[in-house]
Amino acid sequence: MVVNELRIGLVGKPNVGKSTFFSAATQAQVDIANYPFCTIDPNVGVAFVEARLSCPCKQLRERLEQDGRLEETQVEDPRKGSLCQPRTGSCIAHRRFVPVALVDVAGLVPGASEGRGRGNAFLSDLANSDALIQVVDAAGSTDLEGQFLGGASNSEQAIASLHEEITFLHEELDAWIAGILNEGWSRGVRRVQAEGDKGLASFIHERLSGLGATASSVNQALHEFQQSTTVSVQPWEWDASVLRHLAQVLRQSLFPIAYAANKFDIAPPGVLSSFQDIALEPCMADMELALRRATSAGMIDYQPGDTSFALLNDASLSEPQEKALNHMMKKIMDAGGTGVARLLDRVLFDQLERIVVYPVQDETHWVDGEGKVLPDAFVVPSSIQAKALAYHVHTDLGDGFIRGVDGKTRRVVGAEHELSDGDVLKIHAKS
Ligand SMILES: Nc1nc2c(ncn2[C@@H]2O[C@H](COP(=O)(O)OP(=O)(O)OP(=O)(O)O)[C@@H](O)[C@H]2O)c(=O)[nH]1
Ligand SMILES: [Mg+2]
Repeated sequence: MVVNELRIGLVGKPNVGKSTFFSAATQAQVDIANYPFCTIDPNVGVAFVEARLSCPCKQLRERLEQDGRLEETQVEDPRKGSLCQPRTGSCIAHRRFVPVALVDVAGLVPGASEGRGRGNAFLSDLANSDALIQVVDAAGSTDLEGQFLGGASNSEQAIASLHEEITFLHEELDAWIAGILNEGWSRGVRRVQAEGDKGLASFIHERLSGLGATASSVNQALHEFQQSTTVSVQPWEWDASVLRHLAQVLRQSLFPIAYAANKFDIAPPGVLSSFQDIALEPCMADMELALRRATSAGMIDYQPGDTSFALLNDASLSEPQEKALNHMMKKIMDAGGTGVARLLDRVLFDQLERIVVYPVQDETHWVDGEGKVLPDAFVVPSSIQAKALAYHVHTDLGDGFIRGVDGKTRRVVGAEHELSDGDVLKIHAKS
């Protein structure tokens, strides 16, 4: 269902709110509890992330209204003017939500790379992730093993435990990658002796291909490694500390990490501002979950990413429900949202540099073969060319590509035409 299965992995020590974040973002029911290792087997689900630009159905509506072929949106319209018919995801008020796969794994404890806790098993659960979100406990309410400490810590303790949490995860990932490199290193370096740098790159690429390494990511990491190190000896003489450094550079390129500073609702003041060099996104995952549930129950009008919500008149709320909702309203207005949607937005569009494009079969009416309006919104790399997009839609469309037509400008475009965010494209192909 998810095009090209872009995956974001949720990692972190136990009991920080990974499953809560996952459940809030995917609406999937999963186990959540205030003790470590509540999650054992990974949860995989689809999160819907709002496209940065309005759905093109906004432009379509404007055109139809101008031509007198459509009336203005009525206040009672549940879609608030949206005209598109998404095959997956949704669109209300021209806010289009697109799918991305999310993976929630077991908590990671120090020594995981040597088999502690759930050990390497769940490290491999992360192997296919294109990016990681480390969920950290901004309240300092848990120790490094995920034991609940009875409540939030003071600022100093929370800052120290955040540093510890962030560092240990880096170290575990580095140790894991170093372990994979180490295995077979002596065999690998024989190739290096024969083939030089090229042999080194291809050996590393082979070893790490299971983690999603590509030739170009390995080459880039090797280049950075060579610039940042002063080792004079040949690869076959590299000791454990050099390999560890290499693993660190490779980790940075294979697994960019974004940080969800969760439990922000109970975090002591000023905690996040002491982290100047790491972008910690304030998050309140359990509030996002509660708001999503209240939305499904028809109590409130809320969309992920909103910084406020409206209580629905016809929902007969009990006094405690109303009180709880008013409390949450204050919290999200103060914090500028729960942070869940904002973080996913940042990871998908800034870190992974994706755009959203809309292939159609009819460049005038923006419909597919069955007359469905803008049914597909594809999440693709920002530099994608028309022909590559055709391959995303279908292999035959890529193989038979003749030309594209930009649905907004009606211009004919060639195979190498680079698409922009929000583009609508008709693809002509030999059948
Ligand atoms: N105050 C507060 N508590 C939260 C928040 N998010 C999650 N929690 C609580 O933190 C506890 C742990 O949540 P989980 O989602 O099970 O944590 P996890 O990281 O998946 O834990 P493991 O699966 O054991 O590794 C639960 O009691 C949640 O209700 C939050 O934003 N604020
Ligand atoms: Mg969990």
